[in-house]
Amino acid sequence: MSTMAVTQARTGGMTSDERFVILASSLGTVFEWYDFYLYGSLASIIGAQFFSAYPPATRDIFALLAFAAGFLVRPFGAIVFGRIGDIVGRKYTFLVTILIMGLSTFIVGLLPNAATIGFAAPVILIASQVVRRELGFDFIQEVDFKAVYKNCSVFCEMVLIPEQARRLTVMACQAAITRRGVAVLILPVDVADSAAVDELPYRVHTNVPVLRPSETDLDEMARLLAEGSNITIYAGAGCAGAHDEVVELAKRLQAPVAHTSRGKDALEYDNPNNVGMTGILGFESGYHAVLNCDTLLLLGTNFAWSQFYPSRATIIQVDSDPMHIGQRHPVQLGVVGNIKDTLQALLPRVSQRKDSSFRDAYVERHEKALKAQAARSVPGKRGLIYGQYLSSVINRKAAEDALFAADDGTCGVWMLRVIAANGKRRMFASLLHGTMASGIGTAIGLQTCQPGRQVVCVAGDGGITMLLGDLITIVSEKLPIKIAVYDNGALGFVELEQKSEGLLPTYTDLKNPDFGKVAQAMGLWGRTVSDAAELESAVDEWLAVSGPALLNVKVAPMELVMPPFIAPEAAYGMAMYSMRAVLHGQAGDVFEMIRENFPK
Ligand SMILES: Cc1ncc(C[n+]2csc(CCOP(=O)(O)OP(=O)(O)O)c2C)c(N)n1
Ligand SMILES: [Mg+2]
Repeated sequence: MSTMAVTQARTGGMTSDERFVILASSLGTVFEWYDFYLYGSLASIIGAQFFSAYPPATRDIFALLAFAAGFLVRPFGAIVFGRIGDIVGRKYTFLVTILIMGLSTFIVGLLPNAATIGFAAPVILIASQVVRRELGFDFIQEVDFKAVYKNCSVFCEMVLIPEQARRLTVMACQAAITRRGVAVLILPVDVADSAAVDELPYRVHTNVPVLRPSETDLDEMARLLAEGSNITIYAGAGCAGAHDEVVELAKRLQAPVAHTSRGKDALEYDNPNNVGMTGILGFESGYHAVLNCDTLLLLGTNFAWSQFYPSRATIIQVDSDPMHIGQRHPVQLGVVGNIKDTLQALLPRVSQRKDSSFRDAYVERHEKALKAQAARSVPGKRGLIYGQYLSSVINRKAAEDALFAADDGTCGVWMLRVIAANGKRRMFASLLHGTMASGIGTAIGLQTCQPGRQVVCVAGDGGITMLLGDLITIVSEKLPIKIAVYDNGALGFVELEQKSEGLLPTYTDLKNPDFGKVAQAMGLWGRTVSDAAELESAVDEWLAVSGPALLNVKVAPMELVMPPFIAPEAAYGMAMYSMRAVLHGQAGDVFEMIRENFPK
């Protein structure tokens, strides 16, 4: 029967069933191609999200390759779902496949993109060494790289023979990823030129462990915390990724949370117990909250200056590095653990406290300190621009997820104090070593690694002068970095240090060119501003430039970085400086300093 029917259909044209099948297949193909067109047109957006480390063309190709991978799977999908269709009915199967596609699209939206995991980007530095037979004979360009890099890297080894290449490269990658730093591979030219050798299949292992103290240690932590009346948490960079746990613990303990400069990104935002930084760059709220508590919980901080630790409090320290425990100040209990893992295990042992008076007092002090700072972040008289005011304008106008890189100096202090963290922004400076002029180099790295993101470099005039040639790199590499130069005509921070020691500023004066014009001559957008009335619009214009842009701002040269407390020695030093300045005929400077810092 069926053979006859088919034969009849052949002679009399298509049956309605066949027409229906062809129409349905065509619609299916259109649907498939629509998918293709949709993905094709979104390739540049998807590429920018997931492959942002590469140039735009490569990103697009990777995005399309990811789509192409789907075509390998499709025939299998057709076989599997075709069969399921035969069994349970095609209509249901169609609905199920559509549902799976929708869910998959939703899940793609949940994947972390390059921007969210990119900050953990490890670095391998390959240092090219002279040929092996010349090593040890002061050959031209021979450098003892191990001596140079050993102290500022997480791994530093030389590939002595080609047989070590794979194994050492694997170890370098493993160190860079797990220890989160720069790994250095020293590569003699003749080893680099050698043919690759078969090696065992060494590969990189980077599994992240759960790292937390023992049950006994956790109980002891809970016991000491329960004994405390006025508890303060002092949190550092080790709290990255543990925001919610720290905030929750602080809430339960009714503890103010002070943070280090490196802990700012992780804990300043969405934290009702935040009382700011302590230390010489900090706020008086953070400073006093740490000093006046009776129990101090150090979380992932290795803050270097022991005078900022309380002398009579019970101190509990948690750090993932055992060598950080008790390194800066004696502690009662030191435990090894990641902050997130440790707090997750500790929280069930900590009950909610009722009395919030200690916490409230410091949170209030912090609010006051912020208000006082806002009052200093305004235009000065006669159009004077304070560094704090410039920073507050940048803070308001920079992107929600901007990356900031600051030089060491007063400009770096303003970034840490005035630019607000929000969980999306990141702030970088040479905070472990305190090296001058790191801003531009860091900004180049950031912009290369995160091409789609706004990168703002907060530079000192001394800092930018040191590495002025890097502006040419920025132009050649077409990196749209926005540089703000805080032009105070001086190595300002050192000048402050000299004054607080009672000295007249020595070798700190800078005879600057007009950096706005220098930038233009080098091929960047450039402008110099010296009047506060022009600053807002100049910052708008500067941030709106699509390529690299440098805004040179003449800032108040005598603006002081007020510490959270005035030590008697510093007050005495300032008095001595003022007296010496007057005796040396520089009374005008003293008058200017008073006028800039105590305007009312
Ligand atoms: C390589 C290096 N040299 C010297 C110092 C000491 N130092 C710290 S801040 C600073 C002055 C920075 O001047 P500038 O870039 O103009 O910033 P300002 O403080 O004026 O805002 C100096 C010399 C240092 N930290 N690193
Ligand atoms: Mg300066």
